[in-house]
Amino acid sequence: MRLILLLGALLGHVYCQETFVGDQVLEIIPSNEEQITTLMQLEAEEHLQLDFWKSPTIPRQRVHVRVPFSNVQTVKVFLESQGIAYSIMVEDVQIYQEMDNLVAEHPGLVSKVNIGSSFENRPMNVLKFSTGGDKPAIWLDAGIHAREWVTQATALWTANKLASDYGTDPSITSLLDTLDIFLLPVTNPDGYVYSHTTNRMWRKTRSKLSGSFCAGVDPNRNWDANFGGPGASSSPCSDSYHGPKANSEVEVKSIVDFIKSHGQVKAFITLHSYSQLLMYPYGYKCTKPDNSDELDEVAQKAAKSLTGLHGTKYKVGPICSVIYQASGGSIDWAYDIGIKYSFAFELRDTGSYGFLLPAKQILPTAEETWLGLKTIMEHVRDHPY
Ligand code: 0X9
Ligand code: ZN
Repeated sequence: MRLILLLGALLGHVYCQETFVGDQVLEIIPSNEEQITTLMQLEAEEHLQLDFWKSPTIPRQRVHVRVPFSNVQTVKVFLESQGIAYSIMVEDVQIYQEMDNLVAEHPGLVSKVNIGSSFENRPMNVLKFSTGGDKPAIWLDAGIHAREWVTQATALWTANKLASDYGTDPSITSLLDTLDIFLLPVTNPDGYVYSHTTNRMWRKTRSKLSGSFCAGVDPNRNWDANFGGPGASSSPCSDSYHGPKANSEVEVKSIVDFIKSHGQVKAFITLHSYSQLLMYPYGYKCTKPDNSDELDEVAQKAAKSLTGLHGTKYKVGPICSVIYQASGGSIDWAYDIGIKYSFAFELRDTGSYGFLLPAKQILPTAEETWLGLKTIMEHVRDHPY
């Protein structure tokens, strides 16, 4: 059953109507009888496929309605044109629902930790996998770049894998008996929603800066790691705009604060797409980190294991030589504060579809990525520091 749900969640990225990806639940408070009548008429419009959780009854009684992703804009415009006030009660029902389900189904293993809110006030919820006590931890995030949709899906699949297989899979069991895992599936929630509703190719956050018409900062140029150096743009309209100062993006700052206050994070792994690369520091400079031999060895081993499943080939090396010099990146920040196992994945593909990876590749991507992640995590487990 769980597998069916998850498959649905993943395929839902493309076949939105089959599941709830991008659906929203709106709360509407009708102020008079006339608005009630209008809402009842809306409810009768079958083609809109509205799912009323609480139907309109009397003025000032809350109405809750789930709106399919494809009709979210239409319904909002309609409500606005009728002067009917609404608020968004639940954003992207599918991902939040799947996270809540995991917590509900595995209460002794999975919990939800809120580490802050995005610029547009969406929750930043981290899934914590822990068998008890506060252990040294691994950080794993996805979707810092909004349009890299296979990463959010892969993170969710990984969450499900960890939760379902603890206690039966010996590797996952021993990992979670030794380490806690913190997993943030949607690091850039505002950008993610924007990439669903308005611009599929959106990459940045959605923060607003006075003095520019362009919104958003590249959250992977915003970390305090040679901030503003090579490979980042100072122009607010650029897709690699570094922002007004390091940590200006609340999404970045929330993670920084969380990791610093935790104090025992031993590995930092971030999922991007696309290009099929497994990288380690540095990006802001082209010199090798102290333990670069070890990082290279682990990354080669992880890539080999990943490739073993479906033959997907990965290139391995430091960011600066494998991709390009880029300052203000997350894994460089993590490395420089002392997290010596810091890696960035660029998942499938190599450019045939790029960010628009077909749905049938989502599951194989998640499965193979897990083998790479597992190799890194096992190394971290076996090399405490
Ligand atoms: O440019 C990036 O931020 C990443 N590539 S992407 O196509 N996904 O945008 C590269 C990530 C490298 N990591 C750091 N610069 N820390
Ligand atoms: Zn990226």
